[in-house]
Amino acid sequence: KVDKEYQKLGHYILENGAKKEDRTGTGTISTFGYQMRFDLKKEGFPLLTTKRVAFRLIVSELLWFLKGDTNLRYLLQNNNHIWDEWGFKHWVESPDYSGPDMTDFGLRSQTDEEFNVLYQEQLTIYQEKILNDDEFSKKYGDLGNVYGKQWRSWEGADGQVYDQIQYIIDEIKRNPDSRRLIVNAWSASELASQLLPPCHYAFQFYVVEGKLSCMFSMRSVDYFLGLPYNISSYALLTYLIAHECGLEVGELIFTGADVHIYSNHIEQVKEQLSREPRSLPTIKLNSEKKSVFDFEIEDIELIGYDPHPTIKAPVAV
Ligand code: UFP
Repeated sequence: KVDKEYQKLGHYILENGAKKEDRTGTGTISTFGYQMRFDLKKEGFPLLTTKRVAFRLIVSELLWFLKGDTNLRYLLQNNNHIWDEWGFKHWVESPDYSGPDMTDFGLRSQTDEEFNVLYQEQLTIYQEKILNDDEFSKKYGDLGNVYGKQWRSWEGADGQVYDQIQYIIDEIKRNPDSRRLIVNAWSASELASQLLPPCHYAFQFYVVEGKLSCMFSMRSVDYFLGLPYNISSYALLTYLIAHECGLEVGELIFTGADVHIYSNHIEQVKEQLSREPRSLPTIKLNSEKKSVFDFEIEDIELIGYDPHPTIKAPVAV
C-alpha cells in the first residue's frame, strides 16, 4: 500500500509539477500541497519495497533525535552518514579549517571528479576527528538547534527548557482525548542560526478507540531520497510512542507542502515507478523496554523485508 500511494504521488508530480529553481542549484519539478494516509495496523510497516531503503539509518537517526542528541558522533559510531555534510559545512566555513577550498562542495563534488577526490579526503579527515577528538567533536560535530534539541530541550521565551516528547507522552497517558498533542520544531527566532531549518517541522498525535495516529507536516519534500525515510521514521516513532503508552498503532498521515523531484532524479523515479510493489515487512519492539528513551538499535527488529534493489541518486546539499 505504501508503495502504491508513493507511486501515485510520483505520477502526480511528473504530470502536474512545474519547473522550479531551488537553493541547491539543481532544479526541481515541484507541486504544492499533498496528503497521504497509511493504516499502520492493517497494512504492515510502511517501508518502500520498490527500492531498498536502509532501515538501520532510520532507526539510528530517530533514536538520536529521541535522545536529544545533536552531535554527529553517535551517528558516525553507528555508521550513519546522512547528516555528515551539515557538520562538515560548519567546519570548512570556520577559521579553523585550512585545507583546500570547499565552497559549494555539494554541487561541485557531483560535477567535478577532481574536486570530488579532494572533498572525500577532507570529509574523511572530518569524520575521523569527530569520532576520536573530543574537543573537535564538541566544536564541529554539534549541529546545534536541530531536531534532537527542538524535541527534547526547546528553549522557551521564559528561559525555561521544555521536553516536548516527554510532554506528549505524559499527555497521551493522562488525557488521550487532548487536541494539543503537538511537537513543534519550527522556531521563528532561530532560523538565522540554523544549518538547516526543519523540513518535518511539526507532528501531532491523536488517540481514538485505543489506537494512536500521527500526522506529520513537511515544508519541503525530496520525493526520491528524503520522503521514503521520513515516512518510515514517523511510522517508527508512532510505534514507539504507542508501545510506551500501551496503545495500538492507528494511521500515519503525511502532509507535504513543496513536494519535488530533483531534475537529476527523474530517470531513477521512472525506474521505481515501473516496479511492482511487494508485501510489507513488520516491526517488532523489545517488550522489556518501556520508555522510548531507553530504546537502543538492537531493540527494534524489522521482519520480512524483501525489497527491489537500491537505486542510486545524487543528494542535493
Ligand atoms: N529533505 C527531505 N527530508 C528531510 C530533510 C530534507 O526531503 O528529512 F531533512 C529535503 C527537502 C529539500 C531539501 O529537497 O532536503 C532541503 O532543502 P530546503 O531547506 O532548501 O528546502
